[in-house]
Amino acid sequence: MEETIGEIAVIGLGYIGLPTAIMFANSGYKVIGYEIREDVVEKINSGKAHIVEPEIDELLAKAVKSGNLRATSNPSEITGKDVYIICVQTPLNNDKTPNLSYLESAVRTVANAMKKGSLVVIESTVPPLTTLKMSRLIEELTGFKAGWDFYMVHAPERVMPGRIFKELVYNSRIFGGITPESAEKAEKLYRVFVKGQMFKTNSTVSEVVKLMENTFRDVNIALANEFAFLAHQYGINVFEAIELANTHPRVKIHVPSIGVGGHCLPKDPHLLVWPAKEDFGLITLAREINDSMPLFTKDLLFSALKEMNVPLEDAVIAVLGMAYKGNSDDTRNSPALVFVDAIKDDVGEVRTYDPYVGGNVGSIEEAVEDADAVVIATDHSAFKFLDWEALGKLMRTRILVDGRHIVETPPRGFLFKGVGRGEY
Ligand code: SAJ
Repeated sequence: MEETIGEIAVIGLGYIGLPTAIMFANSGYKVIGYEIREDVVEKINSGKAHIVEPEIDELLAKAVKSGNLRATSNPSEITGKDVYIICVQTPLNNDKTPNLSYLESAVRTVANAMKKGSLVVIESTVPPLTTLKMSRLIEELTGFKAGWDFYMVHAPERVMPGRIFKELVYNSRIFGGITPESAEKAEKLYRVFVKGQMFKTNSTVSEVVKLMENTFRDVNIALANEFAFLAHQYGINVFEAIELANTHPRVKIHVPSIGVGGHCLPKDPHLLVWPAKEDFGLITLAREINDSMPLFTKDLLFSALKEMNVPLEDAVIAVLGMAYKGNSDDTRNSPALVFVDAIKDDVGEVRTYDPYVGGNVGSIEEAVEDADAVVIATDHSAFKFLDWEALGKLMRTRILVDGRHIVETPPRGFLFKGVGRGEY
């Protein structure tokens, strides 16, 4: 096999695939993006991104204009490429088992298109042992021999929405090859734009590393949320306590909130333990605690409505923020959506507003007019600077429930409740 990297096909042009395709294209490679959503293909080819991310519009326009990036939904156009990078989702089924159907279908598409000597990269987060299984599937479908006729690597993405283009360049990367040569080829490929450190290992270690990172974060957030429950018992502000505890040089407590959303943290701990087929106490319990947070926030709201004698069935609730995290338009597994779902049948009306996502009303004023309570469900920066005195004048009952530690000092004249704010 020749050493130069030729043409690259990126399978799945979502939050990871599109930025990755853009980076390779702007580094001088010919990149074709395969995506089954035709409207997305059309938009990308016209130089416009279908996701919100800093810098994406300029970088995509540049990639398309240079002729290095094109999208297609026609699988015959990705035939015979040197590199295939798979960036499809690996969500959970309703019973919390991994749904690998998107990955399997992407691997089948690649198997149909690839040639001898192709490098297949899986960037998707997958349960341990999946890359090996997928290499066997390719062997079955092509008759090629893994490690001899094709190379395969798990190269997990590690970027955070909102910082994708910086983190793609500066984060360190792990390349888990099914053979050492596979990892080496992938390292050489990504070196064109990655300035972070590169580490090579085998594909199962790499799969576990990726899942451990997000499980670490999930378990730590669950601990912070449990501290929040305690703060309500003891009548203190958990954020004051956390700030003080974090002055210890070896303590870094996470941030309690209305819940943990996104495409990664709510799912990855399940992927980590699933192939082991055993019950893992701490990891599973952390997931349960984090999943319970929208309901904890619902309890705060309902107790406030009761204190203010607002009958539930008449209550008008304004929910600010639909995205799973601040300054993003991403609503995947958003705790805000779970929260709305949990209250909608009990209260009179739910109005939702989000500056990035939209909502069922078009402005904050419209959301709070004659409302009985405002609930902050996403930590968008814009919500930090709201004029509560002015908004309060529009409201019928002044209740403010903060699920995101947006409000430091409860505004005057409001009944204020917040996750971890046990002091009021
Ligand atoms: N959250 C809290 N408290 C915290 C931190 C986060 O409630 O202290 C919530 C957020 O509001 C959000 C959810 O957790 O709803 C997840 O947000 P996040 O900022 O922790 O992470 P993601 O899902 O945007 O990105 C994570 C990152 N992983 C780690 O930081 C270990 C990112 O680097 C990964 O690339 C990404 O998962 C992924 O794709 O796996």
